[in-house]
Amino acid sequence: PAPVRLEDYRPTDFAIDTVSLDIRLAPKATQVRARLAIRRRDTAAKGAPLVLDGDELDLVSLALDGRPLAADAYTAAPDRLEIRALPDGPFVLEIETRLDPDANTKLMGLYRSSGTYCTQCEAEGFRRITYFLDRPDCLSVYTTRIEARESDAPVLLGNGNPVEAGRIEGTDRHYAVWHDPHPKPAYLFAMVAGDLARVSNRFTTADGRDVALNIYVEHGNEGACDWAMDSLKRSMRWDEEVFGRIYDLEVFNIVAVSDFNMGAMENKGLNIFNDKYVLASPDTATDQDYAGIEAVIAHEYFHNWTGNRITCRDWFQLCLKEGLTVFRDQEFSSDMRSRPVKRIADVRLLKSHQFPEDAGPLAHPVRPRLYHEINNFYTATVYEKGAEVVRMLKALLGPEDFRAGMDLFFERHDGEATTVEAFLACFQEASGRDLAQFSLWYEQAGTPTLTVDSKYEPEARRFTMTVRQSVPPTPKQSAKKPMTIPLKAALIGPDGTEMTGLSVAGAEMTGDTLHIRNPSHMIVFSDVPARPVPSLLREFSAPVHLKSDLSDADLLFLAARDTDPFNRWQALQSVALSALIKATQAAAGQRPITVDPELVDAIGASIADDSLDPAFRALCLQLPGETDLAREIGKDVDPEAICQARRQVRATIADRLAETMLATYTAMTSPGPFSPDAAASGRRALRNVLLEYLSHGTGGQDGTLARAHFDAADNMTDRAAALGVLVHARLPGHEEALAAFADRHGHTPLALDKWFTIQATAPFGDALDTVKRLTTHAGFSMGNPNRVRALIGAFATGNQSQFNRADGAGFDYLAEVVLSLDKTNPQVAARLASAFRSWRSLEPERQARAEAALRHVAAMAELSPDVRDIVDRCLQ
Ligand code: BAL
Ligand code: ZN
Repeated sequence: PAPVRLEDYRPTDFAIDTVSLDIRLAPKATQVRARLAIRRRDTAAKGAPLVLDGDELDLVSLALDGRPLAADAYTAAPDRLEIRALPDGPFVLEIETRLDPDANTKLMGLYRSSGTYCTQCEAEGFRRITYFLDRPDCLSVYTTRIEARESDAPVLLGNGNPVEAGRIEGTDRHYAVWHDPHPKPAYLFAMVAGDLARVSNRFTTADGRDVALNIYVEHGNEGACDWAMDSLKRSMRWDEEVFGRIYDLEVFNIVAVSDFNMGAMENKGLNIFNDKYVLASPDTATDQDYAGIEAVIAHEYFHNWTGNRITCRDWFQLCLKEGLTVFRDQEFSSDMRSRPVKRIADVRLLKSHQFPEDAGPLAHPVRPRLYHEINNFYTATVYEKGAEVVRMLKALLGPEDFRAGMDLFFERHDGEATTVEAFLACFQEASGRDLAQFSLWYEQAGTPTLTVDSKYEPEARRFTMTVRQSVPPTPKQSAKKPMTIPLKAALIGPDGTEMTGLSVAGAEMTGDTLHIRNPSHMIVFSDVPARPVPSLLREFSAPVHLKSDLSDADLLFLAARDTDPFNRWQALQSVALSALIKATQAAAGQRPITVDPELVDAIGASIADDSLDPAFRALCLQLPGETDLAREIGKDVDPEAICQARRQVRATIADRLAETMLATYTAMTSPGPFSPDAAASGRRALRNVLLEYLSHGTGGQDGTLARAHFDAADNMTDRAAALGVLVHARLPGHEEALAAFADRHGHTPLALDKWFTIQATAPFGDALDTVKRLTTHAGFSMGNPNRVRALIGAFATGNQSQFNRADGAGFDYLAEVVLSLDKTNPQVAARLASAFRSWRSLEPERQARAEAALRHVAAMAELSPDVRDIVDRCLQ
């Protein structure tokens, strides 16, 4: 298909003011009658035909103002309906289509998941239900009547508020009518029908209205909804308190389904979730799962304002709702938990997912200007970098002007489908600042580099930093302009305190954030009494690569003394990263791997420092990951050498610090019953990362500690951590532990996913064979996206040494899976294919094998647009 371009945007010729849907459900032959009240816009050319989108649709009948349309008045195809000879005034179009929900394996449009009818319409799924102007700037008021056999689907849910329900006399069927008073685009339409259990609660809004909250799950899962419900109530309160946003319907429904392409979907008043982000019990969910549920529940809820009340004019503006809503959910989680720990977790995710995307062939601006397949743009760049852009805006404007800008945005654009420009204009107006240069963050792809060199002149009591920026070329963007980069900085004196009251020249500032706008700035601090160590890019104030002339000694000083916890963590990571790069070079050259004692001491000091939050200490202990190393090395990457170096460095640190590690490991044993709160999960995180070190060290090789940890675990966090260690260090007893885990969780798919992932990510030469064997396991299904991600996705993205095997067998396998899955679920297939995104940075032999696998996929005539787009861009 032809690409879609931002500059080609035109408003629609027609408006669809109201939509009445009558959906009569049957597994293989669902009847959909859509009644659309349409009017021609004043701007439309007289006589212009109405062209509606479709996708694999089967048209049954068509009527205009109550009369069947003559055959020569329209042209219908599965993907398009054109109607000519329309009246000048408003008219009503009635369209009847027939669907086969059981045959819908793409999980877009209307489908069935474990017997439950559900929908997914973002981005372009509504056109698989009826012909429509399926684009986000067509806002309509929806009324939905849903009818089904009562025994199959006692629960019937739609958007908005319930209006009416009843039995259909003389039949086994019943119906419900829902009305959503808020105009919305079709991508926010949803309906659900099934035999589901309900968990209910209530919420009183700040303006005193009572809202019914319901979570619908498969029978038997009612006990696993408490955390999701609690997270929902906290999200609703937080949005009132922090952004002044109040909920606007009588009910808020959440439905958990087991077959879902995304994490969750923010349909108005009827959020549909991947069950992974709803169901939690201590026995089946890890602390990470609990945190994920809290974040995703909040994220979807926050979309009610940023996404639903104010939506996107076109799909190029996706970051307008996604980046902003991720920023909001990050802030929520920070307020619920430790802010520095949350920030570190977010930055780790950004660096491991978004930075590689921005450095490879799939790089694109936060707001792209062209796409072939919009489903491929639900990316780390749009989401995570998009959130960083909003965070930078807040840093540059300050909290008051930022809030004023948000308030203005809500006031001015409520009920509209709008753009990034309109969003920025609100902040420009509220703050009086010119944001023209800042807007380049939406336009220019690639991670900028900030280079900082500094010098101290004792006689002049002057500290000078030269700050230079550069933005790398990316696909179709070779020349870049300088950006506005917020650089939050402080000077740390020799006694470890922050120097205050200094005068600073060379850049505009907001608080202690420097506005870097030129290719080069000379920043001069005066009256500096002693040589400081600059603490740069505090709280990771911009998504950039920072290169500074700080020595390892300076960084280790910051690791011990910086008053910004984020930078304490970052400083230690930077030293560890250089050590790991040296170790990788040694591994590749088959030289012995050594680790500087200063790094070991610094890690030892953070383990033993009881004044620090255990969750923070756990993060300090985690060495940079294999993808972090690959990204830093940049070219001629040998994933095998990286993996070997990392394991060896970890073992060396474990041996040197065994005593401290064991003492802290023992001290972190949980005192009371399980709780998912941040404090208890922090203790588990520290204990589990110590277990990992100890088990990779000499003393842990007999597996006693890891087996005891596994046997004693009374929760999934500890059990999965111990299993991971047993399998990844291949310790005695790992096979028994795998069997015991499968025995215990064999009938809980979400728990069994962890078992799949642990085996798929084991860094050994037989991992690929294990993955292939596990695809035949009774608990695995290619039709379920969670299973595919847990096994094959985890292998391709979480097992760098084995996916990137030198013989190319990992690439060939992924290519085959992509081709086979493409026939049933192109979205998930395309997502898997994007695991090839860093192939060009590999060493030449692996590069050649990856390219051959990609070319094999590209040569297929029958590819979906989704997979075609990914492989073509990877090969460009
Ligand atoms: N809108 C798609 C799922 C999400 O980002 O919330
Ligand atoms: Zn979202």
